[in-house]
Amino acid sequence: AFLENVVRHPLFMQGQYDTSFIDKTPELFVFPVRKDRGTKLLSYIGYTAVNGYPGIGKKKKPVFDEPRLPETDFLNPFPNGTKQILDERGPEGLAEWVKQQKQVLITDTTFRDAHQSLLATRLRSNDLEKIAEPQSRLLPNLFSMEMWGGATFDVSMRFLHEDPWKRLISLRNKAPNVLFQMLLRASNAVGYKNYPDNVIDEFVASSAQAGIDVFRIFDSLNWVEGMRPAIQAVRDSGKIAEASMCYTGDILDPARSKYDLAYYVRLAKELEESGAHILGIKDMAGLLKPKAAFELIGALKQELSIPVHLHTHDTSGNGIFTYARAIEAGVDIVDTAISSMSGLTSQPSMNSLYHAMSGDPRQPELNIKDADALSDYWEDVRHYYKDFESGMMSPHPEIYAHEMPGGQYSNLQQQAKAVGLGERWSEVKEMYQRVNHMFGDIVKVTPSSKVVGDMALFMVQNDLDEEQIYQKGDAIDFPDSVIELFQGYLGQPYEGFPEKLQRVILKKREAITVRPGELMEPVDFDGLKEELFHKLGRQVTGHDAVSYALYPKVYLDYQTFIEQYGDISVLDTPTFFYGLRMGEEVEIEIEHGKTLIVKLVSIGQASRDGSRVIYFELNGQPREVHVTDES
Ligand code: 3PY
Ligand code: ZN
Repeated sequence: AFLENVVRHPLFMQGQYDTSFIDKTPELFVFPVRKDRGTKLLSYIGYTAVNGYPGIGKKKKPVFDEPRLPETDFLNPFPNGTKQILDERGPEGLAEWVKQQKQVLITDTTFRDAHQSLLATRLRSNDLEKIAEPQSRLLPNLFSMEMWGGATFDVSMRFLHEDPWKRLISLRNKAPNVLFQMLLRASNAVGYKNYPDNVIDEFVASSAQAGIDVFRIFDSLNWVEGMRPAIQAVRDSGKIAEASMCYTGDILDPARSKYDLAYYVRLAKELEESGAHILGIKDMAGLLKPKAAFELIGALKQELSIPVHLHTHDTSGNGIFTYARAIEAGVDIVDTAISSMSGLTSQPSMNSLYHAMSGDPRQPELNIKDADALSDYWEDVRHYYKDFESGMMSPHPEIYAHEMPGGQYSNLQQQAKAVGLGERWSEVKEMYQRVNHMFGDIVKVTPSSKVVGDMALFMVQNDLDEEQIYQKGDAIDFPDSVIELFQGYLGQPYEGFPEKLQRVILKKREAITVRPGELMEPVDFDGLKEELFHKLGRQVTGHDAVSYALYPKVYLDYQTFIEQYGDISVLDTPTFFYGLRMGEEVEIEIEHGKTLIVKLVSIGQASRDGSRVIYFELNGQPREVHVTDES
């Protein structure tokens, strides 16, 4: 192990064989006690059988039906798709191809936004991987699959204990023909704050290399200045920059004149000039009404020469109608989700849109039978995640009032529950609307939406109203995220911050008006790799370094977790969430061709220190592990 440590040391790897660093590096002599993979998995299963899973709690494991997989021919070569067009013609050529298509093109968001919006982002790679290849063979005419970015990056490490890079690479192998799309929060990358420019560069280059083709880039305040480095990084990587404007307000309402049609047309032209290959309209809350879509798309098609890609959420129930009008006005691409993962806070249904466009020359090309079969799969898999559903049962036209993004609804609800405000959820939503007004009517999308949510929770929790904020503000310690927003660390909102509130919140602190990235030191990636090497005691990849640069604590916690439990992404989802029932047996493929057969035999009594012995059979042999009972 010592030799292994030495030869993997970055200096040694750089060819610096002067091994004096050995003396200065006592960590090299720390040899982790390695449990084998089987024992680690048993520890996880045992722990979960005893303690349950966060967000689900300790529950009896339900019996789920085996998800129905669509009939797929795996033997023929993959049909060609948009990925091949990009590879042959480059981003400009691809954009040109999009404009030539008569039918509307569709993006499938099932692998990212649909579950971010319906299931608190909890879909595991295990379930995505099983359907990726069938989907890529059955729906080769999709424009793209949105399958990465947004909240999936941190949630996969934080709650699913998975490596997001591994997901990307494995899905790319299974779906080589359709463009892969991700959501990139411009200078906030896939995080909640601005990062140094070279972190954005490194993240984009690594994502492009690992398989992302289309980067939907947005700034949470629609601040183009904040988007330029990301747009440039994507262009430099040879991939498609879909620079996006976030839609807020209502262009049909003269009383909401801050964000009118002229505002969006101006912004779109600015994005085209900044190097966008495609313009994205990111209607993250589903506020774009049908007639507004018709007017907005009509104007943009007049003014721009790049294709227009529309994203909405179906929260109001009007999504398909909005798309139909957008398609009539000439929109090139729209975002949909597979039927059983669509609707409500998710995207409108792909399958429904297909039928809605019957008889129309722009009806999307789709084998509807296959799309329905894919929907059967998700209908079954969705049961696994039922504890993460938001509880929304029917369309919420109230969205037009509170304007909460689809991806935020279920998350903020969880956050409210976590601080004991579950019962006061209606008040939180009302306060969210009030806070937006106090903030000067800002764009609300990650991370600015999170700040509005934090402030709303803070005010409800402390029984504060708007009046009191101005009257007693000097004595109030506002949440950090609120202070940072008003300091300009997320960039500048259109028409600036409301000055009075800014003074109350900042007190003696200074605000900046330049791009935060200009003030930040670049991250020294070599130094960071070395630091990580010492912390982890193993070779460090570029992906590890980027994850650590973005989320140091989340990343290290994730590493500690897998050191203890191993790669648990191999577990089926019911076992991941519930462990095993007494006497239940599962097969776990830990790597291609290597399967463990695990059976839970019994759970011992809790000892005085709270530990329990769990008795398993592993490949027919008795095995026991000790776990702590947290109850
Ligand atoms: C995200 O940034 O994760 C979003 O989905 C915003 O809508
Ligand atoms: Zn969205």
